[in-house]
Amino acid sequence: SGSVGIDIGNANTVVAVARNRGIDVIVNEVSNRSTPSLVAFGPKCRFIGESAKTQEITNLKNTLGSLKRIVARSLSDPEVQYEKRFIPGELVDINGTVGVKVRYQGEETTFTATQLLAMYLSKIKAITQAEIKMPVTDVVLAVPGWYTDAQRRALIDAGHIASLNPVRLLNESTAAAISYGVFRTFPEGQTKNVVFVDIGHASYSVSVVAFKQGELKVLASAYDIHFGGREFDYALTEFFADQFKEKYKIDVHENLKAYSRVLTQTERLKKILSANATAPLNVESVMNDVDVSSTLNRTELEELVKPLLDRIVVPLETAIKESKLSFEEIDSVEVIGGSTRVPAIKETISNFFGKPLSFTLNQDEAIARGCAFVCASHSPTLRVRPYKFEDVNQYSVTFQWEPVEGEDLSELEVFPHNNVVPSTKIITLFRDDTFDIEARYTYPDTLPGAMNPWIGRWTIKGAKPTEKGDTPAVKIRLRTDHSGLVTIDSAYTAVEETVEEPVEETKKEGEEGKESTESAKTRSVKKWVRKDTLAIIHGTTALDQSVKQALIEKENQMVEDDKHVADTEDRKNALEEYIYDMRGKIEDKYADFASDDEKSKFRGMLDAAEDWLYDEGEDATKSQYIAKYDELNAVGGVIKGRYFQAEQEKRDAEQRKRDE
Ligand code: ATP
Ligand code: K
Ligand code: MG
Repeated sequence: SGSVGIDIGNANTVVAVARNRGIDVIVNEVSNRSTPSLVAFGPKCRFIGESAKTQEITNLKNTLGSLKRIVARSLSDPEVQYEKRFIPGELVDINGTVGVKVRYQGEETTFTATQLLAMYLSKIKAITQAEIKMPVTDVVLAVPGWYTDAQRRALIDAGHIASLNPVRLLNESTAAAISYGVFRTFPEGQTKNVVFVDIGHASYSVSVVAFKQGELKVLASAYDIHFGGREFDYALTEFFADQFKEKYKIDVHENLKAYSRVLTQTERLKKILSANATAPLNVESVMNDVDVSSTLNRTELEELVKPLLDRIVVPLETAIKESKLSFEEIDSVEVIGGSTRVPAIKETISNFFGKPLSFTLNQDEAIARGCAFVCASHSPTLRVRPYKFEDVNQYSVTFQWEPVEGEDLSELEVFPHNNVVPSTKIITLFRDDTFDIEARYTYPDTLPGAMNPWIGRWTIKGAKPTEKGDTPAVKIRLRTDHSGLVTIDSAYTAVEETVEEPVEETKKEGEEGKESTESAKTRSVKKWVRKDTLAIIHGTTALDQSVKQALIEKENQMVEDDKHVADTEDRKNALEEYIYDMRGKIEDKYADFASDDEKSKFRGMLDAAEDWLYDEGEDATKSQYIAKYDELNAVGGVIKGRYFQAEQEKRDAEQRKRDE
């Protein structure tokens, strides 16, 4: 299986694969190095990625983006409400989490956001397999560093539903930092501090990272989760909408399709203005048969998005402050993400640091590449250079339990904000029976949206009184793991026993003269001795295995359906192509190899087949197309066969002549 890294962006997804000769970015079915992050539903099949983008404007309500923004949230989450302006489709509640209602295969159907992400990953998997000609199961997925435990688990669930094995998750900026650090040499004993700034379509992240030879450590990260290219697009679209009200007496807000078409052209205009001083905007027959056109120059754009530009420094300030570095200690500032192509954004960042920016990394591919590298490092078959990295914890985590008599503590903040990730902490509780521990985020207000701060519950089973009737200590290993998940690794009972321990003789300098004849060989010390390993039942926000299994089957069925529709379409195209091809050749290339009767009969068959294709055959089954093709080819094939036989004879004759 390949070692694959996936950066699911809100606009575009990039996939990289690590092989023996290095890391490559995968190109999709239309040879693009990134794939639109969209899933759409049609009367017969789904459209995912490029094909979803192609049909988007004619099927807005059934075309879904923003998948990573809405997953693992409830419908009432203000973040979902915020997201609604970017989602023309209908959002619904499905057992407490957000989903969509779409028309699919002629029926109203609902899917959870997790399922949509799974569909998307399933397509990404197919694209990758087609390209590397190897099965894909192990993947490393990038997530925004501000993702909570529930969001991370939902993405892993989505991976499983797509029959993938997410080996681990990586924070996006950390993945970029890995891309930066792995293939670079740093002078022995020196640290280089680099700030990574990623401004994409929906989100903006900053990480301050300290590099040494062979390792990196994230010192701090900060975010503006409502800052990205799409905010620029909407601000500009609103401006044009107002202008068109005055100029053309139309309100594009009244027409979803019109609004979307202006939005698409606005994004184009924005991109042009990154390289040019002025750019045009034209949309033909946008609504009510009105053609609109306008122009904008870069100064006007910067004026319009001023409130956005003013927010750029905020996460930069937070990250620098939390990293505890001074400006002088920052060696370089690397920018990635599509929106860092906007000159005003670059300038603002550069001015903040008082130094020019670095563009060492491929701004669109660095994250996926970092993920592929890490996936390879988990692979038993690929050898990659060892690389150490440490991340930071974004949201403080508290563990809590029901206190027993005499216990005054019932909760503990175990993993504070900015704590190292991964990390482990052992706590001790005295218990002689099954008990529960729960984890929650300490400060719900710091979470990205109105998310439930509950993280998980662990039931720890099997503790019992010691032979002496004492309550044993239960040692519990709490962990933020390498995917940023909160978990309990293991739990075991331990009793304090007096053991004899050898004492090492330590002679301090200048003490030679002192008497040390009593060099005791051992001493008694109290020690925790590990006894029984306890079973743990883990309840998280992740899907139950049985639910997941059902969703896997459902996804497989939809993949089959899509494949069947695609195969049918291929057969139909093959038939159509055959008709046109043979109609020409029978008058030309094959003309001498059929009698007039045969030709007229065959022509008649081709015409009839064509009529059928545009009538009842428009929407026939795969086997009908195959049958029709075979029927034509039964006649056409004979004629073609004669032609090829004659050609062969001609070649043989020439060969004989040459041999003579
Ligand atoms: P996110 O990281 O927020 O999930 P993403 O990774 O899909 O999203 P990117 O691919 O990094 O986002 O960036 C896409 C954004 O960059 C879009 O808003 C796009 O309009 C913008 N963009 C791309 N090229 C340019 C350009 N030349 N000038 C201005 N903006 C650009
Ligand atoms: K991207
Ligand atoms: Mg991105």
